[in-house]
Amino acid sequence: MKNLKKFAALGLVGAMTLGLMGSTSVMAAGDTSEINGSHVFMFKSVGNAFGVIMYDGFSSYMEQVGENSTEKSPAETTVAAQVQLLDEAITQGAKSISISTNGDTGFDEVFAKAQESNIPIVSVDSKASADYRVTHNNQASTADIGAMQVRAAVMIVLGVPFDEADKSMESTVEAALADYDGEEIKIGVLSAGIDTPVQNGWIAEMEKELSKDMYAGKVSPELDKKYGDDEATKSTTQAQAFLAEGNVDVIISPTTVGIAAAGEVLTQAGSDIKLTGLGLPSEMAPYMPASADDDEFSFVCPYMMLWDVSHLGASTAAIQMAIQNDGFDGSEGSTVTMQAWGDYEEETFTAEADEDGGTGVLTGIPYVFDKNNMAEWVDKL
Ligand code: RAM
Repeated sequence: MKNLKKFAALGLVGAMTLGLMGSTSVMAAGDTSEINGSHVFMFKSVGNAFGVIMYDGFSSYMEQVGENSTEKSPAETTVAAQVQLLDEAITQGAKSISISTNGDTGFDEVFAKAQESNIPIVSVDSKASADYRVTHNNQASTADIGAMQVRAAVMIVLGVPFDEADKSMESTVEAALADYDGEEIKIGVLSAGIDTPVQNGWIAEMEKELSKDMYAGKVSPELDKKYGDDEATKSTTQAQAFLAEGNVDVIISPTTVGIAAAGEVLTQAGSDIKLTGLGLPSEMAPYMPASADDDEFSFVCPYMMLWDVSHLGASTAAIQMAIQNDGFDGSEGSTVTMQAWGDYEEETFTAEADEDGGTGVLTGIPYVFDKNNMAEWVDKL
């Protein structure tokens, strides 16, 4: 709740940090300058607005504490491209590495090299192996994100609006399903890469949610999954495939690239297939209601979710600073203190055991964007 209030007040932070861009360096793939002594931030690929906003938060926090930062993200959303840039960053003397990974294998050699060079690895958004990371910065509970996307998808098919009083949507979807005796609802998923750890974690939670009794016979437990690799063109092709096949009632896209591509395809086609998932209000505005007076169900995406992406970047920087200055080692129960930043007061995060044998810190909560708050967010996130 405390976090949510802060998030609601966040507009200013977003605007402020966006204004700071340019004071730190963003490097194209292959650029080799300015790494030495700099905190390296590597997203899945360049040109993804989610990654841009996250780096913006990361660099503005680093700047606040007097440290240098550099973005070094690959042109292609692949493990191989990340490995190559990681290798360069290590050789060039990066101070730390913060990364959202494109896959869960293939990094061992380069991560071991970072460890040998005493360069701490913190993963954010998409996990790095527990063997090599100090900890993982988790944007919001994986179980909540997975379950909420399924609930939203089902509610949207049934024409049920998001109710602010039931943020998790659990009782709303249960009540809606209890009254439903129509055909089995079919859900498609337009994901990022087939091996991307973060999206696969959410999809596993979607499947868990669908195995609950309340969905039995009413919503298919089988998700129709397609992968757009977080590339706009490929995501568009996959969205077109959903359209051509006509097998699903609703698409969940747990990636900002996929949901925007699907929004465009479904809206242009005037399709009945609905859409929800994880999106940036700025990118999703053309496919969503804009004000409380709108009929949200006349839009392809009546409502969707995300979290404070800028804060996610800043809290990653705070974790790296806690490693550097406060002896934070990511062990269970150890804590990170994040300085006051933007509209946020000082915060403390605690490392908790993760199912993969490593630890993670939870720094955010999922937030639903609907017709009642889109106008407020569209210029900020
Ligand atoms: C995309 C990325 C990222 C994911 C967000 C929601 O930009 O795939 O990993 O967390 O969307």
